[in-house]
Amino acid sequence: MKHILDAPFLVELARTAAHMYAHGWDERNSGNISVLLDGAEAEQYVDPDAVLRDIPTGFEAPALDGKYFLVTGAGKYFKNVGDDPALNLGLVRLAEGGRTARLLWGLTDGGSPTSEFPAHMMSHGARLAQDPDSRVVMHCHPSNLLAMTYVHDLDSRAFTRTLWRMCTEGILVFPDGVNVLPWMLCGTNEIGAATAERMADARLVVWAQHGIYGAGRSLDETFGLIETAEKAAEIYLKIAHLPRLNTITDGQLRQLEQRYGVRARPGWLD
Ligand code: 2HA
Ligand code: ZN
Repeated sequence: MKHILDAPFLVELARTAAHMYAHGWDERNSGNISVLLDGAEAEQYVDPDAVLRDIPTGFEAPALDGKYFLVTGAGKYFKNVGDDPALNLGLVRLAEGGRTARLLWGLTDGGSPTSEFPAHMMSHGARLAQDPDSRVVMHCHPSNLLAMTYVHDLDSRAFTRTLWRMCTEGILVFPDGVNVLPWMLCGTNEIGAATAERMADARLVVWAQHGIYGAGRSLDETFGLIETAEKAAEIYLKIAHLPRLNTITDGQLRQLEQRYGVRARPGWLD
């Protein structure tokens, strides 16, 4: 058995959590990450029969039954993940149709997977149905996106079109756009289901007055999605109160689509 602290997926998750903290996206215990692991790779580091604890999840996720996830723990601080991965992370395998998370490593203080475990697992299910290579779900509280939800129309198309206009790269990084969820109580199966529903046609879901969810094939891709949307929101907040003399037009967005071979969300360009 290889040593899990050397596992590339763990090293990368710890590094990513540190970057997210450094960006100010994950104050205190906020934010959470889950990574779907390749089963054969996970079994190089943990024995699926050596179950430390069974943790009830409170939801069902039959499509994810038997799958391994590395997840951040409930109440844990992103700034501390690298210093003590075994305390702050857990490696679980879903069982019994997703109703149980079998803890195989980590959460050494008796902790549980992130409080947003339902939103994470349901989002994995939704993204995998669209893209079998999807692996990562990431949640955090980037200040500019969060601030934008107080002053901008929450219609997903309108919100996306504003972000696309705030930097040329936006439409290239998230051509599928951003879906916006109105404020809902976090940590519940209800917000999990609503998030997953909005993950069916976008890899970014904004939680109004709370934060954002991103999903992607890798930690880098998912981090980059959130980073780019957050940059666009930052530009918006810098200019929203100023007279607008210039903009990126729909015609220019179409030029970007064509030149770089991306397809904007159908109907979201005029
Ligand atoms: O983990 O961010 O949404 C704390 C949160 C809950
Ligand atoms: Zn949150």
